[in-house]
Amino acid sequence: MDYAPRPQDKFTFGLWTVGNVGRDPFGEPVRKPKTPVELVHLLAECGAWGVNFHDNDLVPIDATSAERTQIVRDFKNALSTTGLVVPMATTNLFTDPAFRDGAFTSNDAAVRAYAVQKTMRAIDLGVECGAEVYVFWGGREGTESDATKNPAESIKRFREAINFLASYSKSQGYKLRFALEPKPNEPRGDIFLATVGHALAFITTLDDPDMVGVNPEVAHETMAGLNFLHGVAQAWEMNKLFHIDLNDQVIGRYDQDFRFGSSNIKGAFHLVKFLEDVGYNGSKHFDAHAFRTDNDEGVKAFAKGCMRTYLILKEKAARWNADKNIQALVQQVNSIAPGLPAWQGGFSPDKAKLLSNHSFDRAAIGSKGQPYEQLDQLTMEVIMGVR
Ligand code: GLT
Ligand code: MN
Ligand code: MN
Repeated sequence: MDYAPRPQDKFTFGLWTVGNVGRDPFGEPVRKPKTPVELVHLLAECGAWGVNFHDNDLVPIDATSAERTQIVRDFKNALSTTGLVVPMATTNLFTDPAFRDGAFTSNDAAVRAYAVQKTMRAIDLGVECGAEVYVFWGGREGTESDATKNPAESIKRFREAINFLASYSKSQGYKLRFALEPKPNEPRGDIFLATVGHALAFITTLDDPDMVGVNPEVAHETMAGLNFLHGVAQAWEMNKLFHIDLNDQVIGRYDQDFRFGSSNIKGAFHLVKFLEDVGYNGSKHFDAHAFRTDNDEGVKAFAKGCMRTYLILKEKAARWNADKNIQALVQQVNSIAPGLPAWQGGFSPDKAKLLSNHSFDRAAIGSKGQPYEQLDQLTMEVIMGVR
C-alpha cells in the first residue's frame, strides 16, 4: 500500500498551518511568508483535498475592497487550477489588538459589536469560496483574572453573538453549519467553553441548536488532560461532530500543535479507528504546523506526514477489526449472561417488578475478571506492526 491521500479521505489544512512561519513567544519567524495562492499549490502538491482559512489569512485586515476582489479572484483561480475545495472557514478574532480582551465576550460593547460585524463579513467571504462549515474558536474569549469578567455574563454574551450570527447566516440564505472549537487556555489564562463537554452543553441553550456542533481538537482536550476520543465519541453520538482538528500534543506542555500521531500514537490509533468505524464523513483537518527548526521542505514533510500517518493507522484499524484473536476477545468481554430479567428498551412497571425481584449472585459477578491485558497487548502489537 502506498498510503497516498485521495479526495474521499477529505484531508484539509488551514492556510495558517502550512503557512506557519515559525514565530513563537520567544522567537521571530524562521520561514518566509507565502501567499494564499502559493499555499494552495503547496497543498495540492502534497495531495490534500481542501484548504480552510481565517478571513485575514486570505484578505489582510486593512485591505481595500479593490484588493479584496483581486485576492479572492486569484485564490479562486488557484482553487480551480488545483481542484482544491474550501470546506471550512473561520474568523480571526484574536490577532488584532482590538481583541486583546476577547471578541464576543469582551467587556467593551464596541468590541463585541465589531466582532459580530467582522464575523458577518467573514461568513460572506467563506461562503463565497464554498465553505459549508463555519468554525468559532474563542481564542481570546477568557480571562487572566476572574476579577475582570463575570463568567456567567460572558456565556450570555457568547450566546447572544452566536444566535445573532446563526440568524444572519440563515437570513442570507446560506446553508452553513457552525462548529464551536473548545480550548482550555492559551492565549488566555483561561478560555470560556474550555472543553468539548462545555461546548455541547452550551449548544443546547442556543436558539437553533441543530445548526451548531463542535470542532474538537486533539491538542486542546489533551492540554486539559482529557481523553480526546471520549469527547469526540460523545459529540458523535449526539450528531454534533461537524468537523475535527487533528494534531498532537503532550499533556502538561505548551500548545504544541504537532504533526498528527507524532506524540500519542496509541491515542491516534483509537481515534482513527473510531472515525473509520462509525463512518465520520466530514473534513479531517490537520490543524498543526511544522517544527520551527524546519524550512520549506520540512513543511511539506509535515503535511504529507499527517496524511500518511492517518492512512497507516486506518490500515492498522482494519487489521484490528479483522484479527481473529482480537475479535474473539471482544466477543468474550461483551458476552451476555443468560437468565437476566429483561429491563432494557424503556421503563414499564412489569419490568421494574421483574428486576426488583431478581436475585443477583454479587460475589460471582465480582469474581469475574476481564482479559483486558491480553486485548490491550494485542492492540499494541497491531500498532507496533508485529501483527
Ligand atoms: C488557531 C488555533 C486553532 C484554531 C484556529 C481557528 S486558529 O491556530 O490554534 O486551534 O482551530 O480559529
Ligand atoms: Mn490548537
Ligand atoms: Mn484548531
